[in-house]
Amino acid sequence: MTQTPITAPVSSRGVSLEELADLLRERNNFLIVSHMRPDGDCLGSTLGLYHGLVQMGKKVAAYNATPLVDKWNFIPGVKNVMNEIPADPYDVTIFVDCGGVNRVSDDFAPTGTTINIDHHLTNERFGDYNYIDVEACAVGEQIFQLLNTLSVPVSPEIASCLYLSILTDTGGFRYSNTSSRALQVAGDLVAAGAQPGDISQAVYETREKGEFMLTARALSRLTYELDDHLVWSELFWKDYQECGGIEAEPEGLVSEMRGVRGVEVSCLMHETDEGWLRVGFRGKGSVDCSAIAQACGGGGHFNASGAAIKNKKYAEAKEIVLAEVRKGVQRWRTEAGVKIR
Ligand SMILES: [Mn+2]
Repeated sequence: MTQTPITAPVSSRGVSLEELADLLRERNNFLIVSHMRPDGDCLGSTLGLYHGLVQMGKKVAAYNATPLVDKWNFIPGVKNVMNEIPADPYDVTIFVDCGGVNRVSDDFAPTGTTINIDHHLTNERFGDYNYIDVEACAVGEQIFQLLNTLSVPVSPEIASCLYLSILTDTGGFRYSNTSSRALQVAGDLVAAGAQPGDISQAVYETREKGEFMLTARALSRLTYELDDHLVWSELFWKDYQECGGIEAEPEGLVSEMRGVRGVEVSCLMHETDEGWLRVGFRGKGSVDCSAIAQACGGGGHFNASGAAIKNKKYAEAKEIVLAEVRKGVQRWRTEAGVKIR
C-alpha cells in the first residue's frame, strides 16, 4: 500500500513551503488572482489565503475576471473578490490554481513579484517563485500546509474555504486524487469548524432551473464513438440564451458524461457568445486528457482538462477538437492493446 506523505514535497522548480512562508512574512501588500470562470478550488484557495494573510496583518486584495454567480454567496468573505484589478499598488501578485498567466484573463499583466501556487500537471512555472505540487488534490490543500507553516491559526472561515477547495476538486471525495493527505486535511478542516453538510448542500444541491434545462439539451445530443470509449456533446450559444445565459452552465456535466460503463473519455464543447469554442475533457485513468487538451492549445490534469480555441469559428474548431480527442483515444487503444469490437 502506498501512503501519501503528510509533509509537503519541495516544488519541482522554485520554492519550498518554508521559503514561500518566509517570502509571505517579509512582504506586506498582496494581490491574489485566480482563473476565469472560477470553480470551488479557485475561490476556496483564493479566500482561504486571503483570510490567512489578513490574519497576519497584511494588506490583501483578491481579483477574478469573471463576475461571480450567486451560487458562491455562501463562501465566507466572497464579496472581497473584486471584479476589477484594484487601483492601489501592490508589490506581490499571488496566482492560485492557474496553469498559465493567461488563465487570469486574456490581457492580465502582473506587476511586482509573482508567486505561482498550483497543482496542475501542465503548469508553465511562470512565476518568480513557483510552488507547484501535482500531488496536491487541490490548491486549498497547499494553502492549508502553507498556513500551518506560517503558524496562522485556521479560523472557521479559512476552514470552510479550504474544505470547499478539497471537496470540489476531488469531485466530492470521489476522484483518484482523493489521497490520504486530502482526507486528513479535510478532517483537520472539519475539526477547525468547516461544516461538510452545509457546504455540500450549497455546492451540489442548489442548482438553478436553467442549468438543469441546459443539461437536458446536452444529454439529448450525446454522441458515442469508438466502441463507446468516447462520448461527446455540445451546447450552442442559442441554448445558453434560451436557458438563462452563461451563469446557467451545468457544472460537472462533462464529468457525469464520463460516468457510463465503457466510456474512457468524455468531451463537452461550448459555443461562446463571441462564436468561439471552449471544451472540457474528462478521463478515467486510461487516456491522457491533458495531452488532448494541449493539442487543442489548452492544458490541465491527466483526467480533467480543457481548452479554448478563439481564432476559429465554432464549427471549424469543433472538428479540430473531435479529431484530437479521437486521436487520443485511438492512441490509448493501440498502446494498451485494447480489443476493438
Ligand atoms: Mn484546482
